[in-house]
Amino acid sequence: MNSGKYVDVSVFQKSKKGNHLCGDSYFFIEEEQMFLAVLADGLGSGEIAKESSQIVVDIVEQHTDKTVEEIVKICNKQLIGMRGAVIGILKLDFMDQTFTFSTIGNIGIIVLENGVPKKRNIPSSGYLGSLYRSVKVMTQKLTKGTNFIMFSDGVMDKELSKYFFKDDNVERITETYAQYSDRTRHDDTTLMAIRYRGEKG
Ligand SMILES: [Mn+2]
Repeated sequence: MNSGKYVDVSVFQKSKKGNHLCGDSYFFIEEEQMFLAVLADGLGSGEIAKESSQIVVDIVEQHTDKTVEEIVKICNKQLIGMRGAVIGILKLDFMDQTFTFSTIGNIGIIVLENGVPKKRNIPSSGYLGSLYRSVKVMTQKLTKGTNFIMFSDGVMDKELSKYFFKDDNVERITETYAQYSDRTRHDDTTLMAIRYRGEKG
């Protein structure tokens, strides 16, 4: 578990059965004024998938000061001509007390405000590196005690909307997920549990 000034993060990751390399890549960073997390899933599996998802993460790392919309646009542009990737990106703004997220393709985000799930977002279809598309971005008020569960499509529908996603301990969320989810992964699986806790007391 990574515990920053305001945000806790715990990540579960497992490769598809038979693959030693996971095609999903992720990155997160907490700074004085913001927190940024990204999860990318490369099309295909194994090494090729890892390559394109890692490129996405590398790009995001270089542009953490930009808005979610700007970052997605940059990624899309730079992935044209390469094998594509899908992306989920979340940014918390501690100053404005807002959070912004965007997903392109099969990356899910569940937001639970003090244990209560907010409406699921409708992701933009397609993938990065395809023809230019408009970017759907959601911005909402940030409240202390909000959990963000971001996951790749290796997480199955039946494993979602579980009570343990509202746990205030993100490490317990990923541990419980590891315990109760299917042992055999049919796709690369990454589940990021992120909690905006507010300043430590
Ligand atoms: Mn996948």
